[in-house]
Amino acid sequence: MFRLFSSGVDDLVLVSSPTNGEITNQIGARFDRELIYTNIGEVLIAVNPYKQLPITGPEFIKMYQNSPGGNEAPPHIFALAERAYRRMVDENESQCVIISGESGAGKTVSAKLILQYVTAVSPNNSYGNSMGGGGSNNVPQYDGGSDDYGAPSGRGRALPMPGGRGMPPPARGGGVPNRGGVASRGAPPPPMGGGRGRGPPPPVSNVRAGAPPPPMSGGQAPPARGPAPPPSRGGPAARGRGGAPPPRAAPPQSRGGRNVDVEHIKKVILDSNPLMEAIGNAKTVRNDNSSRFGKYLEIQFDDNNAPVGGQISTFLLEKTRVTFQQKHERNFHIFYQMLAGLDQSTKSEWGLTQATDFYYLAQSKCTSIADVDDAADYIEVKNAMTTIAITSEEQTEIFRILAAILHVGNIRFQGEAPATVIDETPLQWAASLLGCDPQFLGQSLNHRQIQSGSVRHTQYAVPQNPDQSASLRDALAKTLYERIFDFIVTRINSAMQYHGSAKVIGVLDIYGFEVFERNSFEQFCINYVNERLQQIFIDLTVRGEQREYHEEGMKWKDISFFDNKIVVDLIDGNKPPGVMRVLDDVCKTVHAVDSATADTKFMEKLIHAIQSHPHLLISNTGSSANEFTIKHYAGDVTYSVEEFCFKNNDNLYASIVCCLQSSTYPFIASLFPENMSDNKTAPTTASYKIRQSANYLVQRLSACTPHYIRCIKPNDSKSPLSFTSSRVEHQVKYLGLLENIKVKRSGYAYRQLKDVFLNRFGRIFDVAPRNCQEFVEQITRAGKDISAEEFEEGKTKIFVKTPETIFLMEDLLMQKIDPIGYKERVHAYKE
Ligand code: AOV
Ligand code: MG
Repeated sequence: MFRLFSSGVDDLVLVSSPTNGEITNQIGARFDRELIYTNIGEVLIAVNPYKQLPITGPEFIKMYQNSPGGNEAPPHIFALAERAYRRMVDENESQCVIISGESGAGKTVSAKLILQYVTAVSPNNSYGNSMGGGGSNNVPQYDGGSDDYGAPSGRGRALPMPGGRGMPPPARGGGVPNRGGVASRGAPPPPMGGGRGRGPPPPVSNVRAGAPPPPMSGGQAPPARGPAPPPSRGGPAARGRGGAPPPRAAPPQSRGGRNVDVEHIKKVILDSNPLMEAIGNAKTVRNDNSSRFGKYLEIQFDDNNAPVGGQISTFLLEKTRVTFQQKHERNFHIFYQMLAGLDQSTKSEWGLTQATDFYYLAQSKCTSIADVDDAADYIEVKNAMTTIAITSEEQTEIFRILAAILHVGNIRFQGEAPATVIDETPLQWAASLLGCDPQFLGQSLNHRQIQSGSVRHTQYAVPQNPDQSASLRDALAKTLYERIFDFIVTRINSAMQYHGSAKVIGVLDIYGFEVFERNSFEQFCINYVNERLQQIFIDLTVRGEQREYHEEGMKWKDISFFDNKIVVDLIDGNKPPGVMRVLDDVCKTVHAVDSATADTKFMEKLIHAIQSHPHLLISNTGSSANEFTIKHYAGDVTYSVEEFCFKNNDNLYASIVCCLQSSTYPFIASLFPENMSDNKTAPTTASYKIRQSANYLVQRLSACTPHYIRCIKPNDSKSPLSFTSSRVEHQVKYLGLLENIKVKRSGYAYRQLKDVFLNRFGRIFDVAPRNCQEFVEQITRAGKDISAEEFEEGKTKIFVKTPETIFLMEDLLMQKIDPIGYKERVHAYKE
């Protein structure tokens, strides 16, 4: 704990001649002393220690909660969390925490720490009857196991400190002066009452409610078509899809008002984590607990600043993992947890043995993870399901489907079309666990329903060869898995549902940029989302700042930086067409042809459409004939186009859906509410959906004040406290930290419209200055430590260089307008 205080350069803005190498050295020197956190202004850099450090316990929460604005204590993720929470409280405005970094850099761990902090420091009850232990705003101090609730906190009380810096200027009530927050950029102030009031798009998991296209939530073309499921089938899953109220959901529908059980909401927020990880995370070569979906969790707070609800939006689950994993990787954790944790009698009843007996788990030759206890995790997951009101019967249904998926994976085909199954046993098991007729199931795998183009509603079944049947089999497994995933997300959301307006703190934890030996459509989508996130970062921290200085007509020499917009356009552009557009165009026309032919066509079109681009390489010869390389902001990635079209089309097969709809288990049938004969809506592609999700995300994030965590992966071997400088420098470079520092160093900490500024600080003087020039003359006379260089006048705003000047000015203002209170506070502080 001591080491945390023996810091070197806490803030890289203080490095006088920053270079990528120097930044890396600084981060490395701190890392050697187990200081994993470093600031760049308000941006937090977090290096993954690959080791449990004793810096996140209750005493740390307490320490940061007691540091005004989170600015005095050493850099820490809790300082950032404190800043976000405080700003929400003080300014009544929604916040978001954007966490980025490559695969294994520590995003998911960081997200959990943010949630841990926020749930610990927020009150345990909604509305006015707070325990109110510490300071204003009814925020109780975190107990931390001791009884000193009444510790002088300074929270919101504007206690001046000798050094000046620690004093949160009353007007802002807490954070650092408007450095880089959205609000500081002259954006109109958000309406009071926060996020919800701003008309956000509908929650993602309700995508099946027949609403417009899903903002997020990936995968299978969700049938926005089709009527609600018949009442007899109205299992819980029907909710959110048919829009019907939950038949069995425990959480009260009319949550909101005064009766929110805040402690329960906190439990749901925290418990849903292991559950989401069980179904959405897996071991990859890069990370033993790699997120295979993107997640944006918004916690909603009421007027008492207590968490009263929340909403998870997910996007693009990597569902191909259900049926395929590279060597040394695993399927989703939940399968292994089930095999390790389920009682023996249920296992025999469901024909479950060990992981190596099931192809979907055995193919990668990796079934366990060092230091992971799947059986213990199973119990945790079951408890979490109970917390979010998934009944024990529903839990059984879920696990039975997962068991069925494992048997589905063992079905093998042979012969001519229609292919026959090699061994009936797995088919029998699958059919029985799914409540389907085995013959019907077999037929839905070796025949494909094709809709006749000329005569609507005419379907005929095309016999499938063994390969095609295997592909249908995999589609069955993926579809089932995805529906379970969506079901659970929907349930978590209803367990956190809040009716009423609220401000939010959003935490974004997506899958990080990744490069494997072989990269496919999944990596293409994942890396695209990362490009978009990088855009948001650049836009707000580098480009936006500079843009404003220009607009204000200030003396400003631009700092050059790599703007990855060019890569984003290359991928999602319309005119000229980007890679996704070309892919979608090909997919529209190739439904009938086989997957390989379609991919070849895609390559041809790509070469034709994008002949030369500085960030796209296509060699198109020999072994690399089916590859293209994108020069991403974070490095070059070569994608193999194999199955691009297939995965992008993401077809929902009528035969499979019909079979599952015939299930004798109402739960399974309820997962498939669509009407397959109704063909009105054109199916959307996966790449279309990911674009929509990304747009939605950008829109959502822009409505909040952002806080950034840039995670850095220190080595490629997952080793504790080892630091490979070259690897880190590469990340420092592509994360754009140098440009971030340079802009910060030469930029301005605070800006305000001239009128507002003069109205406020003019009160320091007996005769109010009439303009900026007069103000600067007077203030430099009044405050010994304030120099004229600190100020610059733009067209509409006045800019102040360093936060210290603002603190000094606030101090002078307080002395002037509240001299008695000021003296008392100084006096109290000295005691
Ligand atoms: P990611 O979320 O950024 O990758 P994780 O947060 O899952 O990465 O971190 C990977 C692993 O590193 C964790 O499972 C921990 O073992 C370790 N780790 C990360 N941060 C810390 C920390 N602060 N303290 C101790 N150990 C840590 V990916 O989800 O792959 O992009 O898709
Ligand atoms: Mg993760």
